[in-house]
Amino acid sequence: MRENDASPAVSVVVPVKNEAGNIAPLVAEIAAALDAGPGFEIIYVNDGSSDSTAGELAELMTIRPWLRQLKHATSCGQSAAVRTGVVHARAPVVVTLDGDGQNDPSFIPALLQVLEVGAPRIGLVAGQRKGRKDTGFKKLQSRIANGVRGAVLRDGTRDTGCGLKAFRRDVFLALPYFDGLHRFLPALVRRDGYDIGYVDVVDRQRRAGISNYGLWDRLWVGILDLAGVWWLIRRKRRVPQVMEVR
Ligand SMILES: Nc1nc2c(ncn2[C@@H]2O[C@H](COP(=O)(O)OP(=O)(O)O)[C@@H](O)[C@H]2O)c(=O)[nH]1
Ligand SMILES: [Mg+2]
Repeated sequence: MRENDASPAVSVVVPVKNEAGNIAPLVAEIAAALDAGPGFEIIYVNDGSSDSTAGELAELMTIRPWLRQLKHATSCGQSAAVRTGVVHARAPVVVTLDGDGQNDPSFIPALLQVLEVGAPRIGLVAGQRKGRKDTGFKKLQSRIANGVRGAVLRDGTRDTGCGLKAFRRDVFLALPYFDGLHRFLPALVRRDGYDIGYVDVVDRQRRAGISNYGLWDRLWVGILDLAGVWWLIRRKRRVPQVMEVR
C-alpha cells in the first residue's frame, strides 16, 4: 500500500508494552515483507507503555501513512491489545506478531498463502517455532506448557505460544473473549468448526529490552485458562443452521 488506503487487504496487528528500540526496525521489516503484495496497514497497539514506545511510533507515522497506533490508557494485557487491534482492523484478514523482533516478518507471506489457499475451510494459520532462541529454562517451560495443553485439548498444535498468526477477522471476533485468549487460538478456532493451517517459522532473539512475563504469571494463569478452554470445548454444541420461515 503506497498511499493511506482505507481498505487494505491485510491488517498487521502488533501488541506492544515497553518495546522502545524495537519499533522502527520491525516496522521496516514488516513493510518489506508485504510491499510486493496487496495493500496493508500496520496497527501497533500500545498497551500502556511507560518508555519511549509511543514517541517512536508517532515519529514513524509521519513518514509511514499505513502505520497506526492505538493506545490503551492503562495496561490491559496482551490479549486485550490483540483484540483492540483486530476490532479496529480495516482488512478482512489479520496477521499478528510480537513487537520485540522475535518473530521474523519474512514468514508473513507464507502464512497468508496457506490461509488463502485453504479458504474457507482454514480459519487460522499458526506459526510453529523451530530452533527456539530463548534460554534453556524458558524453552523447557514452553515445552511443558505446550505438552500439557496438547494433551488436554488435543488441538493438534505443537506450539501455540508463537506470536505469528494469520486469521480471518470475522472468525476471531466470533470467539469467546477472555484474558489469555491469545494463547489458545487454534483450539478455539477449531471449536467453531474451522481447520488450522501451520507454517514452520524460525525464531530470533528479542532485539532490545526484556520479556514482559515471568514464570509465575504464565504458569498460574495458564493452568486456569486451560481449565476454562477445556470446559468451553466440552460444551461445544452443533451450530444451528437457521432459516426464517415466511
Ligand atoms: N499489549 C501488551 N503487549 C504485551 C504485554 N505483555 C507483553 N506484550 C507484548 O507481547 C509480545 C510478547 O511478549 P514478550 O514480553 O516478548 O514475551 P515472551 O517473548 O514470551 O517472553 C511483545 O510484543 C510484548 O511487547 C501486555 O501486557 N500488553
Ligand atoms: Mg518475546
